[in-house]
Amino acid sequence: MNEHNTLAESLVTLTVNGEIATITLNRPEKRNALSMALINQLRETFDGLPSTVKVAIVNGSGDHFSAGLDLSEISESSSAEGIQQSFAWYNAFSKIQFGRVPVIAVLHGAVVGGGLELASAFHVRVAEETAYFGLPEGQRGIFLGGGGSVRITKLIGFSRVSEMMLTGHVVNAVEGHQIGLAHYVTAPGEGMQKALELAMRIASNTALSNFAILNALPLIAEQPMSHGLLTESLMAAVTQGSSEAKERVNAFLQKRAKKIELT
Ligand code: 1HE
Repeated sequence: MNEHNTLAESLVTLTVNGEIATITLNRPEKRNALSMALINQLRETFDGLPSTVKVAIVNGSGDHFSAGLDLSEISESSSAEGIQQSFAWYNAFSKIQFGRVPVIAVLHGAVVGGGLELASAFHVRVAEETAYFGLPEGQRGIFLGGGGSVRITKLIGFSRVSEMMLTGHVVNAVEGHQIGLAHYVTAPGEGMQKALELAMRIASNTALSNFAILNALPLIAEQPMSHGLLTESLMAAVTQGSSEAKERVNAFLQKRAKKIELT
């Protein structure tokens, strides 16, 4: 099945091809700046994914993944409205990060401010060589407000986030890969091909394993060690007990399954 849906105003488009959905930020004339309407459409798109979809790929149309927060929406807003706006972003991004469907980002051009905050909520990041990462909040007189203080800091550490925000240091794709902002770097235009290859691998995992990776692993990382080990043991027992896991383990033991190989 190849299904293409365009939501009202087309700020986000969805294409479903079998088990893989491609979700595109579609506001190229504003460099995919994240307005509240775009954030809402993104949340609705994830909420409405058909149950047959097993993996999503998110990319941006035009020359940039995203220029971050739509600055025109905060120029007149009060502090109270600012807090509400942040919480709306947290709500949308948490649903994506702790959702049913693993998400791969294909990044190119600017991945800055709120665009990097969004990218950090996804599970796998593929950066084309044109991608660059920045946190210009310091220069704009504002602060991270889309969860980046938590998520980006977990990816690259507090020291690097502070330095990027203080100095305006823009990190290129290769450096971004080295420090942990991206898992893969590709030539320009080849990010989607890499993402599709990764998506097919992710889709072939059991749903229960992918659930545990998305929902148990990040919680375990925040628990004290004794709690984390208990949570892990429970999750391990639940996954091992499934008939699908038993079939896969037996397939390996009976030499019917592929061996691990370096790819
Ligand atoms: C925007 C935005 C935006 C572009 N909000 N309208 N983010 C930033 O500080 C990044 C600001 N943007 C840029 O530095 C540049 O736009 C880019 C390097 C990303 C791209 O440059 P370029 O030359 O391709 O495009 P442009 O000519 O700068 O922009 C094209 C249009 O998009 C223009 O509007 P137009 O009506 O004059 O055509 C721009 O005004 C508009 N545009 N970026 C609003 N961000 C939850 S807290 C998160 C806090 C942050 O994200 S702070 C970082 C904000």
